Amino acid sequence: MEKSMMQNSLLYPRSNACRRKTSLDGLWKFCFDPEAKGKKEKWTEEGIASPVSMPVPASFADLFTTEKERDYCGDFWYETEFYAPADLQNKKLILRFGSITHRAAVYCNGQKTAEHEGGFLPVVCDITEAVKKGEMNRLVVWANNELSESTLPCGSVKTLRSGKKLAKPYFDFFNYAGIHRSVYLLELPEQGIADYSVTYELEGGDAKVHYQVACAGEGQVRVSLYDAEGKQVAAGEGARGILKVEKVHLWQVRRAYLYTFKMEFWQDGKKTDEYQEQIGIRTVKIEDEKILINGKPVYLKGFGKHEDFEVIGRAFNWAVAKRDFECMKWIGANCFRTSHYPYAEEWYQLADQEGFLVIDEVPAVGMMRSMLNFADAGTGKFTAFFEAPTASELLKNHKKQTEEMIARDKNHPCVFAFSLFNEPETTSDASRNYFSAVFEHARKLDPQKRPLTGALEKNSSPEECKCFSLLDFVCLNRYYGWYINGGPDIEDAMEEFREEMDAWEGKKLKVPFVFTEFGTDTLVSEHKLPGVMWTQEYQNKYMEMSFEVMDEYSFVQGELAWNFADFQAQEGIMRVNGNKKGIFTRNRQPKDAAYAMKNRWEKSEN
Ligand code: CKX
Repeated sequence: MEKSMMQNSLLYPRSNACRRKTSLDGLWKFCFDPEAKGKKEKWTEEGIASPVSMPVPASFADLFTTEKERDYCGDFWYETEFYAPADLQNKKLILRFGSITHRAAVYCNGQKTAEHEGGFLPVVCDITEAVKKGEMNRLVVWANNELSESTLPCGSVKTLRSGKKLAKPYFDFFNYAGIHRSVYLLELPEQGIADYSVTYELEGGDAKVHYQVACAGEGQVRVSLYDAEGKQVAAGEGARGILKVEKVHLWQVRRAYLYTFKMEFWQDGKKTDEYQEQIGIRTVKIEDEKILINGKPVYLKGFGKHEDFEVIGRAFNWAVAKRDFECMKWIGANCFRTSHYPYAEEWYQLADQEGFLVIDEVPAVGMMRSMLNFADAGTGKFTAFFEAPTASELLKNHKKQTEEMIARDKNHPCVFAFSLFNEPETTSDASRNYFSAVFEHARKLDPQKRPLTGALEKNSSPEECKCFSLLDFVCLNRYYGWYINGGPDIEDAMEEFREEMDAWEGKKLKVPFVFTEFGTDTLVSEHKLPGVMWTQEYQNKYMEMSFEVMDEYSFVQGELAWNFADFQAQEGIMRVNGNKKGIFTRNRQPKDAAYAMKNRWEKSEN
């Protein structure tokens, strides 16, 4: 299947004079396929068997009332129909799924039009040749949610005695699956704008916007830039160039300013394509122990999050996202990490508008052979991973998903860093070789050359970790006072925390450190004075202790608590209907600790 340039394009779907998008969201047909017989039985052409209705976008897990469906692992199918215009007028017809978790193949009238591995980035298919024009068309999607040690995220599949398959994630969040983001039918010009990138240079009060537009076909490119009032401030010609912006309004943390960058594609004196997007002019730099945005140090305050909500699971929902931003503004946050996968594009659009900084994370989680990362993390147990024969396939997937993430998100001003892993095994030579290859690859991809990082768990200690020198700033996930010396032992936890920080200080790395996780499971129902583990009082006590230690080290430049909200996880003796480390509950109401954090974060500047 040869991929067209337009099919490679990950530009966000937009309608304008030259492009049209039609939403295919709604109620689709759906079925499970535990025997994986759909392909053999030609469901791809003839339609899926015994379907039930299924909302798109949504995870399927929490819509049903039996375990069979919630915990389903294997193949599953979607089907819908759509009308293709009778006259395409030199247009290409593209189908674009924001994501299908974890892998999919898309069939239009029985013809395979795309295959995609990875559940958190767009699936784009050129269906121009496969559609029947002026008629209804059958669209069938095969999907699968199994995990292995060569997939991102990592895990395995267990088969019960009954033959029932269960996903066994090596990570601590529910293995939600389905069509999680919106689906669009796009009518795009055959030749036109496929991609663009912008980089920035500040000169006194002015700025230079270096742009590059990638086009399918021959034509002339014209670009222009508009301020927030809609006034044109610069214009240029050619597929690459520099736009000078006088008296620039910078995109600043929690004081966003967005310009509109407009591109046009002309052929034979006729405009055949246009595309516009909001951009924010800002620079990002790591200097010594500081994170500089527009040359000024910023201290990160916020959370690791999840895409997770009642009923819809991991699907994107504008109202939930809006509420999350309101909660984050209320508490005085300025940053979040898209733990542990790239989120729906709309999250980044909101962050651009609200001036939030984002650490954008690839779904490289569970890279440790362990029952669950958290069970073995910090125990010092050797959890070898990259020595396995699966590592070469894993690396291929890791590089590919890093490419797709950076291609999709590179122009968002909110994205100031890319995280290339969460809590892998990092103490072996094999892990060093593996991650050297990932980082080397990623460094070539970002036009803005943003900092690259990754989140290290406790086994990745200053003494044992072989990978921290790959990171432009070091992210630590630490649970002193929870997984390590929790409850009455917290005073020892505090001392051990200091000992580790002293050891990092001793290394004189001259890079910033950010805590990307710290927290305690806290049941909103539990109160006790003095606090004991799982109570709201203990969450407060733990936070106080953690902040006291973090404040003692000047190279600590950020604190992203785990987690913004309670979230669904796999069942287990350490989880009470999910992970309860939220500072907010799963339905986005503050726990007591939220007020203390608000107090702390509102006192410090952005
Ligand atoms: N970090 C010791 C990864 C997150 C988990 C978090 C937890 C772990 C802790 C590792 O995905 O949810 O256990 O709460």
